[in-house]
Amino acid sequence: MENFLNVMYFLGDVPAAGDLVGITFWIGTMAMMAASAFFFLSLNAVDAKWRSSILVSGLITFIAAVHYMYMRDAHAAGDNTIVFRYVDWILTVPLMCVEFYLILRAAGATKSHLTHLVVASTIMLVTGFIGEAGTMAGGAALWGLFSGIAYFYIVYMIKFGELAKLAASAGGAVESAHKTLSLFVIIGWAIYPIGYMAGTDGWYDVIDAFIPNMEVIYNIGDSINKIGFGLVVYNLAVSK
Ligand SMILES: *C/C=C(C)/C=C/C=C(C)/C=C/C1=C(C)CCCC1(C)C
Repeated sequence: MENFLNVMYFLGDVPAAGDLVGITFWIGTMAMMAASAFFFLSLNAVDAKWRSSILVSGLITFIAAVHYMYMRDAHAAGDNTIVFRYVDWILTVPLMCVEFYLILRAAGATKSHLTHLVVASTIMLVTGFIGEAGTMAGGAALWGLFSGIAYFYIVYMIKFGELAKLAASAGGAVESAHKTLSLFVIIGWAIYPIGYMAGTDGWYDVIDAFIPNMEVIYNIGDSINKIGFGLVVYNLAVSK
């Protein structure tokens, strides 16, 4: 037991039993590390045309693993995690946009599609950060609304816009992977505004009574979305 705890100490402070936020940071770190190892080690097992997609899956979870270590330690020290959180997102969310581009490239997706997705996701995250940081006039609800508009634009592009048509024209495994990734964006990403409403003040404060904590919601969302996204891409890469 003593040795086990020493190893654990090497990896970071063990969270206290009742510290749900600390425990989810802890588990999140491990899950992101394990997923990264899985994706990187799979690189040579897939067809060459899917290698960049798998590499990007691994980069997403690896970048998250590093930020989770910082967030876990910041939380343990009683510090704010918001900057680490948003630096993580501003790197990983555009990479998730790259995944859409990569799987649809052969079907005709262009750099312009990618640029639209990346710009929209950057607007979504910068406005969300401003709302959470509370440094500018307007209040969290207004900045959250701006962020939500950018989010809906992303949903529109992949689900109803040109990317959806390209996916339909590709058919087969590419179309079904695109469908599943779109579901992650529509359902999985919708977890984040819930966390935002739990963690900021606004007309939606009634939600605070039902939702445990913003960080816990974000941590659950990250594991589902980052690892899930990568597994969908992996599944496509090993299909047939
Ligand atoms: C791996 C990290 C991911 C997939 C993060 C996604 C984050 C969002 C979809 C955040 C969206 C937000 C809104 C739609 C409104 C409120 C502010 C945000 C930034 C939490």
